[in-house]
Parts: sequence; C-alpha cells; structure tokens
Amino acid sequence: MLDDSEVVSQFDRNYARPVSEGEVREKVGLTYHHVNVDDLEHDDEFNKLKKEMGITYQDNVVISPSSMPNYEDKLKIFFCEHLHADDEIRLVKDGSGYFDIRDDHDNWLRIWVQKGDLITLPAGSYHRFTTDDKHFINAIRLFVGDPVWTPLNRPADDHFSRLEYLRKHPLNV
Ligand code: KMT
Ligand code: NI
Repeated sequence: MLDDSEVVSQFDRNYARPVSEGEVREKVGLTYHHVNVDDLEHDDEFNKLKKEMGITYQDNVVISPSSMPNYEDKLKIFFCEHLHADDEIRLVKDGSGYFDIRDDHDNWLRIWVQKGDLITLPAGSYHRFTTDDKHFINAIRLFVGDPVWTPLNRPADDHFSRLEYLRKHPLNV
C-alpha cells in the first residue's frame, strides 16, 4: 500500500510517472532501439543504424561518484529541466538511469534506461536525467552534425527548437 507521502507525490508537479516505450513514442516523439552493446565496433546492425540516423560524432560519458569528482553538482545540472536545439541521443553501455520527459499535459513521464537501450529525446522537448539507486551509468552520446550539448533551462519557450517541437506535439493543457 502507498503511504501518504507517495500518494501526495503523484499530485506534485515534480512527480514522474513510469511509462512504457510505446506510450512515450506516441505521446512525445521519443524513439527507442535495442542495441547489442557487447561488441559495438563489429556490430553491423549498430553501424547501419548510425548511418540511417546520420550520426557524425560520438563520445563516452560515465556518470558515477568515482568517475566524477563533482558528481552531485553534475547531477543537479542534468536533473534541471531543460531542452536542446538538437536531438539528445544516448546508448547505455552499462548501468542504468532515468530520463524524464514532459507529456502533452506538461506532466513528467519517466523512462528507465539500462544496458542496450538507445533512446532519442527530440530537440525542443523539455526533459531531465538522473541516475537511479545504483549511481552508475556508462553511455555513448551520439550526435548529428557538430556536437552542441548546451542545455537551455526552462523557460526556453521561444527557442526555435521548442516552437518546432510544439508544432508536432501540441500541448493539451
Ligand atoms: C545529458 O545530457 O543529460 C547527459 O549526458 C546525461 C545523460 S547520459 C546517460
Ligand atoms: Ni538534455
């Protein structure tokens, strides 16, 4: 049974509801692929997928207390609601974490990602990231074009990427 604090939290603007892949794909335009991450260099399917997506750049990020001296500060930045001018594309090689993305009612949807999950958060979507109770994720950051990772914290409602996103995914509030 839920205790009172959990019941209240579901009505909190900050509560993020866990969702399935199908629901987020339809509602917020997030895309998902499963990738076999054990031998990426020689994985023809992954290389084909990257070609199809137009990936031109990739690097690796490890988020954990031991890999980041400023882990807590970094998490605060990742968990602050923001958008980007470009798609945020991540492949989890190891570990796990949560991506939250706003739905058409401006509520948070929560996607738990783990090893082998490749997700794309559309440009202009408000989102945030945090680790789970394991405090460890090792991910590949993928990019189309010149990598610009700049987060634009909410409100960024006049940004061209936001306007473009809203044309495809209008708000229902
Ligand atoms: C970002 O931009 O939010 C990050 O790179 C952190 C998530 S990567 C698993
Ligand atoms: Ni982001």
